[in-house]
Amino acid sequence: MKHLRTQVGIVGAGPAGLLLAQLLHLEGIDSVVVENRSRQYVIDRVRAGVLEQGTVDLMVESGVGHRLQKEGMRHEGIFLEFNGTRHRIDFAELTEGRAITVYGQNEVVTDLIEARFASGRPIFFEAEETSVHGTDTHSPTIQFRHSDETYEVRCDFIAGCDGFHGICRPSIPSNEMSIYERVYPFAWLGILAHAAPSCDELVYSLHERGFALFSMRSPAVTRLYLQCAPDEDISHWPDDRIWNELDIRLGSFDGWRPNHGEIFQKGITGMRSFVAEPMRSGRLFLAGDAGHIVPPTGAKGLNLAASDVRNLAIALEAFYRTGNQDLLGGYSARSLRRVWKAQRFSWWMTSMLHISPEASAFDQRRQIAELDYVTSSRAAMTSLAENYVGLPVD
Ligand code: RFL
Ligand code: PHB
Repeated sequence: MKHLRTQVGIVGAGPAGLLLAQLLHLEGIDSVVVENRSRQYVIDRVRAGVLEQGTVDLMVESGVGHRLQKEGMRHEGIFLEFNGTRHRIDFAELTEGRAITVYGQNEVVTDLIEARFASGRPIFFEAEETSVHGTDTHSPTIQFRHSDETYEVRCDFIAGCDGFHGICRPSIPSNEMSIYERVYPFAWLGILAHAAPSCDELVYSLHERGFALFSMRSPAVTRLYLQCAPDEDISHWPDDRIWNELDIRLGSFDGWRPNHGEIFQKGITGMRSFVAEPMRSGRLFLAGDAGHIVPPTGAKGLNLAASDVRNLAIALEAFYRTGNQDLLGGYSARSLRRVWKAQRFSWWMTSMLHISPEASAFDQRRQIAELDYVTSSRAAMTSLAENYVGLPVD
């Protein structure tokens, strides 16, 4: 067995683990990152696209914002479409100039992996049989296999950044943790297409046939989503059917439709709200999807991962500088305050914009009234806008 020693052991090289590694590196704190997938798999995984202003600022301050600032697309509003009408929510005007940036998670991860290699600090891809031990002691360990060798990394702390299906959260005794969960009776079928975006901003549409979302990745790539059943079989969705359905659900306003092009990626994503409390057990700290999941309608998952690791990096830096553990002790409560506000917002956006098979005719009319209110009251629009661009850091 090979023995390594580090200050912070990080399980998972998604946005949470990689950004934490970079924030710690900038403070001179050593870490070892252990990831079970290959580097290419992690980069190619198609997911988020919307970054809050605070996430962009954090990337820039961390020295990984160079390409983001050049290639990210700043959006100062979104459109909400329902009943054949389309309304713009003007973020910049409603939130004193704040905005979101469209920049694929693939690009975020690419930039962070590059920074990790530039730091010269260790990262293991394709690690197998990862496990964590002794998290209730002063020197917890991460064990894994890599290239036919068994490793043990002795750490001061472990950050569980291994996503919803990782091993860190399940390693915490169930009597130490409360789980809050809601599973939605629908899912998203998402595609990427080689087609120039035919609108400059995102369009969230509620149609009687279900929700649809128009988004983008670059001036040449459109990203689109359709509400579908949670157990939908993707083989029942040939390209023509997808375009036809998107045209119907997005085209109720003025005959507008997304540009069509070659579909080069397709996937189905379930919708879930999930929170594990507290986000800590002994010297193991959970961050990002390992601790919580939001339905993607509010575009909050990656942004929450970023705010968690920001809190954790600040707390670890204070510990290593002064020996004081107060901020580490407050990490979970501080992160959860933001997590729950994002949960509320994501649940609200999701409920307002999807046709639930469980909804009554009353519910459907209430949803339309909600959209009517949100697009006509400045107070309601401001509430949506300030949540979407990201609430202030507290
Ligand atoms: P990740 O990205 O899941 O990374 C976890 C990493 O841990 C690895 N891992 C392990 N490593 C070692 N040993 C083990 N046993 C391991 N088990 C797992 C995994 O391979 C992986 O590399 O979690 P992280 O870092 O917390 O990041 C969270 C975000 O990825 C997620 O919240 C977002 O993608 C959610 N999301 C969105 N968030 C936004 O902020 N804005 C958006 O616009 C947005 N759109 C979306 C989304 C998620 C989507 N899907 C597919 C779920 C759109 C979609 C369709
Ligand atoms: C995306 O572009 O992938 C995206 C945009 C907005 C969302 C979710 C995903 O709410």
